[in-house]
Amino acid sequence: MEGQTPRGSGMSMKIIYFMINGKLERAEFRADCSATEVKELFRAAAEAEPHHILKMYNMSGTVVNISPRLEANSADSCYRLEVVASDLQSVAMPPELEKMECRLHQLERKVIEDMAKTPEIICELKNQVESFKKKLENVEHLGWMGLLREGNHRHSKAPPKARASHLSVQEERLRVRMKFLNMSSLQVTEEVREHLKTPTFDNWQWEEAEMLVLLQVMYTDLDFLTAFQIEPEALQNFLFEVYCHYNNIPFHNFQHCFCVTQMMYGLIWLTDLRNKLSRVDLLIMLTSALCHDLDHPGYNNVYQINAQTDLALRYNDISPLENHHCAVAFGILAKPECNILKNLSNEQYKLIRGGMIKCILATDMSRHNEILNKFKAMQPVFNFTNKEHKEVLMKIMVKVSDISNEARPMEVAEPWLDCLLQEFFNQSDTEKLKGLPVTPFMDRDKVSKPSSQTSFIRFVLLPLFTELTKLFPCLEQHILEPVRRALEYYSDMEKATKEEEGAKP
Ligand code: PDB
Ligand code: ZN
Repeated sequence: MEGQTPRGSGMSMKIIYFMINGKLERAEFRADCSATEVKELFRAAAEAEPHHILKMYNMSGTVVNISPRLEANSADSCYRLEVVASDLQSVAMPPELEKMECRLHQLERKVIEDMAKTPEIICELKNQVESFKKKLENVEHLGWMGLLREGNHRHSKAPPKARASHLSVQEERLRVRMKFLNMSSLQVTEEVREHLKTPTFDNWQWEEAEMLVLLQVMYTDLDFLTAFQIEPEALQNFLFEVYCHYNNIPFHNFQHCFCVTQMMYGLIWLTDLRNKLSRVDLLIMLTSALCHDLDHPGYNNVYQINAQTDLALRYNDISPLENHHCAVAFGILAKPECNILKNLSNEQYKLIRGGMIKCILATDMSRHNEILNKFKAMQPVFNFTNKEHKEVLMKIMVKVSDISNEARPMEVAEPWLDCLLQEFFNQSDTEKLKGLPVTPFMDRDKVSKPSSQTSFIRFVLLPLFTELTKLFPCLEQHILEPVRRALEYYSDMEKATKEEEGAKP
């Protein structure tokens, strides 16, 4: 889009414009200063007391993190800073926590009578209650804990969008739709079009309405509209409906959907798949990437099964999330105004439906080795006319796109890891509070970000990306090299953390 070039920011100083109490302010800080310093800077600007909670909204009314990674802007696209809640007291203490705390005091009084001292276990429990109270103070959407509204976590539904106080979810969606439709007639510059085909594309620079236009460009540039008589309006309705069915959660949101689809789009061009697979197979892969996490609740399959949620019940514990994502996708396609497949033959429709079901179900990471081993067996004798071979390759392509964040530049990839850990920690907090088994790599008290990520890269990403690169050697520089650099980056971070810990008195 003209004039929509990404807003970069010099690495040395960051200039942030924002409105506070109706006044335009300008903050300046070094891009490498700590999150605490940045938060203190904005606290001072808002003249906030220590117990005040600050919230920053961007132009589209979405809450953004107050951190050194805050995207630099200009006065005409300023943020809005608000003091949104005076203190924890103004937010009801969740009843479970209240009960737990008073039970604890009773226990302590009783035990002190008997033993004339507070045993270790009571101190431990008191610390846990204190840390949950602290966490409630910082958690952005208090609904996350699932404690402030009875029963909602049973369905493990995501909390409502962190909407700017003045826009409801519906109004926000309408705003995005209007912006999308107005921009969709604009010509995207050749430079953006080319950039869109590379793994270096930076999703953080683009708003959701702009991403919808870029998704439309992907379908257009792969000639899907002419090949399948897709009406532009049906495609716009379809893309907008997909956008509406992703939840506002830290990782499995519409931005993730965009990243996975954009990576798939880039891989299709880089591997020249347009001349090796049919247009139907390409449509299956791109649309599977687009729909692969639809209506993700922010709690994984293990949670669904252990908590016996509606999804686990409905899908008999068999990839409940992936079955749900696929069912939601075809629920959207069933709407006449969104049905991009309406002008296809029954034969083509059946091929596409079958292909999408296989590809979306293949994103269940519990099946990772099953699928990778099949591909490893085929790769040395891979045959692009063999139906079985093509099916496994399509699953591999969707899987690679799905977990490919570390193939992107570090400043694009690292925030994604923070988002994913935030979603994992929300889940493990809820599991602890509900007495469900807690997955170790999701436990905020056990996870070390660098060492978890180095093992993930070493044992999951590199074997997968290496196998695909054997079939498409050009991917070495585009995705394998960046992942090796990421391994270096997190290994150094891991060593530094270990040295730091070692040095501590
Ligand atoms: C996976 C499964 C479900 C959801 F766990 C997300 F701390 C992912 F080590 N996923 N997608 C990308 C990832 C990444 N998991 C990890 N790193 C990624 O870059 C592991 C990491 C969060 C750990 Cl695999
Ligand atoms: Zn995903």
